[in-house]
Amino acid sequence: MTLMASSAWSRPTASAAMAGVIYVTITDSGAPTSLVNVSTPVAAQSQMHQSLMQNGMMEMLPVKSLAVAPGSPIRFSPGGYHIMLVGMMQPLSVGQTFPLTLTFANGTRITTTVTVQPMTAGAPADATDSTKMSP
Ligand SMILES: [Cu+2]
Repeated sequence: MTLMASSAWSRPTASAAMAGVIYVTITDSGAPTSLVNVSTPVAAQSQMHQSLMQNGMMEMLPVKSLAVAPGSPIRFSPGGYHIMLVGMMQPLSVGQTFPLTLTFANGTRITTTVTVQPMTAGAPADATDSTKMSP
């Protein structure tokens, strides 16, 4: 398989009403393609977002697709691209794992395992936006 997902992680949510977030790294050792869909059974909707500073405010913009090619991985990370989970089936707790399915424009579909990490994971990027994931 030429497309690989690694280091998929998430954060705990206090309640099912809170949006979840997933970060993952995707590498490509074959032909260039793009990530066009993300899904997980733990949420009704999974959306790709980009955090951007606009007029001094951190905003999130929807992303339709993300290009990936050899040497140009996709890196979802706090303060940048993230996968946002809306309509959680249940709150996420530290240590829990769940599947994430990634679909690419070339038809490839891969599933990886996401691990819920403590809120302190990913610091110091925490200082930018990741604590504002709740709607
Ligand atoms: Cu978001």
